[in-house]
Amino acid sequence: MTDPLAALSAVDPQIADVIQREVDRQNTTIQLIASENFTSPAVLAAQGSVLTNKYSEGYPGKRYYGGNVVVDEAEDLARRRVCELFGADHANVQPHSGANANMAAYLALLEPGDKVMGMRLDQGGHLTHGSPVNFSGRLYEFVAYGVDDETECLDYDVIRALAGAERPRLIVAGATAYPRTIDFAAFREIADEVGALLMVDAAHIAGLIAGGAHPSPVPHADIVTFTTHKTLRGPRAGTILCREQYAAAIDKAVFPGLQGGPLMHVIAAKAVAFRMAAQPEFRDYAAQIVVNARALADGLADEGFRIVSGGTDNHLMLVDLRPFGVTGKVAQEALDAAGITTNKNAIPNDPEKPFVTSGLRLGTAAVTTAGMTEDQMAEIAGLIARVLRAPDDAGVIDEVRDAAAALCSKFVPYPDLDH
Ligand code: DSN
Repeated sequence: MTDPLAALSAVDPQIADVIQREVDRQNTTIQLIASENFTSPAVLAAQGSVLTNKYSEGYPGKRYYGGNVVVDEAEDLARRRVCELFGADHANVQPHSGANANMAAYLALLEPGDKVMGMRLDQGGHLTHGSPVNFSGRLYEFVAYGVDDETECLDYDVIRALAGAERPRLIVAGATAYPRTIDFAAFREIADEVGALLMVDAAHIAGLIAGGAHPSPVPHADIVTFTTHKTLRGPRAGTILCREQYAAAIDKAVFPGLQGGPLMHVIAAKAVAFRMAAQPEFRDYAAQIVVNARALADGLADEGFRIVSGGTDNHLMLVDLRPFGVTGKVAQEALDAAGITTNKNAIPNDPEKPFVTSGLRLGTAAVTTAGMTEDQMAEIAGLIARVLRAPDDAGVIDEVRDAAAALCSKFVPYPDLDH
């Protein structure tokens, strides 16, 4: 069998070059985007396999095409492994993404126009939690909750009062930019009090849950959705877990309700990731992500940044940049130039527009995969502060880029892909 990269180079040197330069970028710069990770060579191998050739509309044992006897095994393994990993009754591993998973959950549980409660995007939620520019906000009547102005944490009494007044059919818990532990038992109580269903979007924290570093929503929620590529470190995709009573509705919503043929190569890669997340070393990994996030947040606070809510319990932190007099946009661009990849992010009650923002969201899942620990987090905090004290100083940016490359050279995520 030909080396796939060599085959690609022969056919399309331009795309081969793009891939090689992206390998180099990931190997030589610091990756702090909270929703990213370095997936394993095993996942990459499954995802780049001939399973991409197979059409498999339907579910194992009930397909609309022939020739599925082999790939059925991959989907069965993925479903079984993820149910064991999270202690769930039923899993659908076909969603192409987290947004698709959420859409399928709504399709299974709701009628258009139904009332739903979700976290506001600019306070830490997700587009699919009711943003007016998203299908969710257009098809359903979303009522938004946010964080407390003082503590910048969820206030379950306020959420309870809102749920009591609004009586939603569904409450969505979960976030993309919330640094604190989410109390899923409290959400369950609130849902029960108002007769609502509870869905948890666990995309960011799925790996922490699998590794025992965040409480699990599975015992409390009717439906749990997540992506498989963030802290869980698998391929870019989504998955849905649910109680047995919703299994048929969820499966029908994913296919034929929303998607056509599943991506069998990606499903196989999910199976690999679920197996890897069930190993004892994944628990150490998840714990280290949280330790590293605390170390990075402490280091940044020591440098004079304000950390939203005063710290972090999970893999991410929101950094208020106003003490440094820079916006999120300026910070992201200056750090990019200095070899530190981040994303600008609104902080609660941000006075700036979403394309500018006053904050950065930083996460430690990728750097932890690369093998970094607390000492490197302290070093990274110092590098970030140096850049953001002088974001227009080309000399400082050059020096920090060299320092970032030197640090990364000791923690290369893909040494074998470096040609
Ligand atoms: N885009 C993802 C994130 O960065 O959190 C959410 O879908």
